[in-house]
Amino acid sequence: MPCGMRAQEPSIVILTGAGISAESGLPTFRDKDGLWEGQRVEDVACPQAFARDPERVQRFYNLRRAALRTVEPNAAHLALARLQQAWPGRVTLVTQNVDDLHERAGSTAVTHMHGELQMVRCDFCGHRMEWLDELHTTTVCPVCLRSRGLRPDIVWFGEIPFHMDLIQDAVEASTLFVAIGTSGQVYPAAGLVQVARAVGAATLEINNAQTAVSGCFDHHRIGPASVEVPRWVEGLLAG
Ligand code: BV8
Repeated sequence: MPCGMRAQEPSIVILTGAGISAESGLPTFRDKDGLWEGQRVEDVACPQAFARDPERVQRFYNLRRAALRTVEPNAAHLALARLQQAWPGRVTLVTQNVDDLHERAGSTAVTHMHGELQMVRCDFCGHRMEWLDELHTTTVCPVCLRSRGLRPDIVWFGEIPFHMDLIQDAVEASTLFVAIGTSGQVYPAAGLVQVARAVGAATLEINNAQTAVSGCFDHHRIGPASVEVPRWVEGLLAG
């Protein structure tokens, strides 16, 4: 390498899951007090459920949308925002979460592969818009003026996640892949670590427990995200 040239700074891809928002007070999906308990996922997070009982699904998301107003980003979200600002190489932040805590912590260009709780779209005309209040089957789309078409702009089971080309390209170009607070049970997100390994990227899992995919990671930091993520970021930035 010519003198004076620094080794290319690692290109980092970070994948977050519900565990990074747990200490902010948002329940995860599969922990003991998880969201899915008391609710069969088939009853609330798939197109068939929405067709069968739209008001039940709207209620599920109305409650979660309202909860966003009661929580704040935690130290893990803030540390990732700092990393994005301070890291000289590329940092791609991909989240399975539909909350806005990364953005409120100061992160930019957050890739929500499962959509966003504060966005809705019309199944009839495709119109997308920000929506912070309750949504009901009677809510009329402001563009096509039809009711019963507006739904949360969220990827349900059986639907294709958003931004998959961007995510695949970023992981294939990465030299470090970090999964934070995800159980590794939902695909294609859970398979991204294999894409990273296939291109020779280093892999790190930050979680407060073992997961279904812990064996795929080279490195692990076990503990709460609000403690382990800031420690990891500070160590990385300190070189
Ligand atoms: C797709 C939006 C095709 C809704 C979500 C068999 C039958 C049918 C389908 C499938 C099948 N096998 C595979 C599939 C595909 C299916 C799937 O994976 N099913 C699983 C359940 C088997 N996937 C799909 O349907 C996807 N679509 O495959 O389309 C395709 C794909 C690619 C290209 C072309 C075509 C769509 C999946 C998206 C579903 N929507 N969410 C909503 O949010 O309401 S998934 C849902 O799970 C959330 O998005 C959530 O983010 C995601 C993953 O959960 P986690 O984030 O990991 O949360 P979890 O509670 O599980 O874990 C929390 C973790 O945090 C734990 O590890 C815990 O230890 C840790 N933790 C807790 N506290 C802390 C902590 N860590 C650190 N600190 C703490 N304090």
